[in-house]
Amino acid sequence: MKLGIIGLPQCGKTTLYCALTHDYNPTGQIFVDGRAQIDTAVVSVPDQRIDWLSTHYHPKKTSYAKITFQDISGITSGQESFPRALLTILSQVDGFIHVVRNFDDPNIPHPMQRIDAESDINILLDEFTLNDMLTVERRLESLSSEWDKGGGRTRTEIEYEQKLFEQLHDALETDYGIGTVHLNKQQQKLVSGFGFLTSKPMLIVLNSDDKSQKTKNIINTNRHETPKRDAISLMSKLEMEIAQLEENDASFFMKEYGISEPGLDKVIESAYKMMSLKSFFTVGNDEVRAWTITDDTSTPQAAGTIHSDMQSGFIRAEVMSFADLKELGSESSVKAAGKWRLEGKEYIVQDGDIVNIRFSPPRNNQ
Ligand SMILES: Nc1nc2c(ncn2[C@@H]2O[C@H](COP(=O)(O)OP(=O)(O)OP(=O)(O)O)[C@@H](O)[C@H]2O)c(=O)[nH]1
Ligand SMILES: [Mg+2]
Repeated sequence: MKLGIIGLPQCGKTTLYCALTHDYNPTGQIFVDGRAQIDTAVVSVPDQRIDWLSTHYHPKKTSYAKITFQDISGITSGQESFPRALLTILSQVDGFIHVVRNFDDPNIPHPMQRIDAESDINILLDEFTLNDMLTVERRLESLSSEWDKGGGRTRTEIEYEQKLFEQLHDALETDYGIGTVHLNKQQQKLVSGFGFLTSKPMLIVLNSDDKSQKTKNIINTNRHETPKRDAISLMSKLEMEIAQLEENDASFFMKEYGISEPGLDKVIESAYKMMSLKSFFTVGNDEVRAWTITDDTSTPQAAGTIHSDMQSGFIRAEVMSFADLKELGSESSVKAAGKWRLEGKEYIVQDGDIVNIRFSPPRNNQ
């Protein structure tokens, strides 16, 4: 999963990125040719269940689920549209972490010379809407010329797509954008290549400091009350400083500032919830590993996240839940209690399932 850290200039994106990744690599400029500067890091998703499984199975390797964070600079307001390269980067992430400035510091310029988190959120949402609108309009134009020219696809097919894009256009005229439009499988296929910005989940991070205003009212505004948007408040600068400390010192400072869990845990937890993500596990002597899936993933689809051969040759899945294993202490006790199951293709994998895929390997053609 790839999350792009975005926000207006100087709002604290790189500071948050450093806090989350324990990395330090400042970005900020846009290259002369208009390409946005991005920095990428892969982070393990902390999960105490994996820690427990690793102690239980003593595998050669323990692998946590991974999240890729990208520090994406170069978003400003008032342009006609985002440069193409920036738009491509934005359209390829699975979700956004939208950093919003909520700290006052006369030494750090704000592009609008004021501190107003809610307006900043709306500026960026408007930019996203504008860019999606341009993409939709361009598509409608090319569909209409396809219609005029004839040949290729049938008129019914073109008309179906036109109706869909008109519906997206209408949605962009509301506060929520494309994210709330319900699409069937065929429609999802037609829009999947466009990577619409307003359709992606967005976690708003109010970058605050200990003097910042209370943030509840900002978080609760209507425009963000869609299933795919959520907001949290973090002190990124402090979190970045803490991330650079030894463990003992870090927990001392966290207590001192009343921070109950590291920023990374808070961001990941909120992102998983917002995106309805779940983890399932594979276990054995070689490796204990966590895998990330979405809410309604079936057993063959889950198998496919491990390897495509496991999906195509899927037979059944052996499943037990982490909670049962932890409670009963061993696989054999889980079996004895009748809580170890064989599941078919219809089963929807649950968060915390420990899964072993039975599959027939593909035949070698040679
Ligand atoms: N006082 C204060 N300063 C902060 C806070 N968070 C970030 N800063 C400072 O704000 C400045 C900008 O932070 P960056 O993280 O570089 O912001 P950015 O969004 O990456 O900036 P660009 O990439 O240039 O758009 C830096 O000097 C940070 O140290 C905060 O909570 N309080
Ligand atoms: Mg930066």
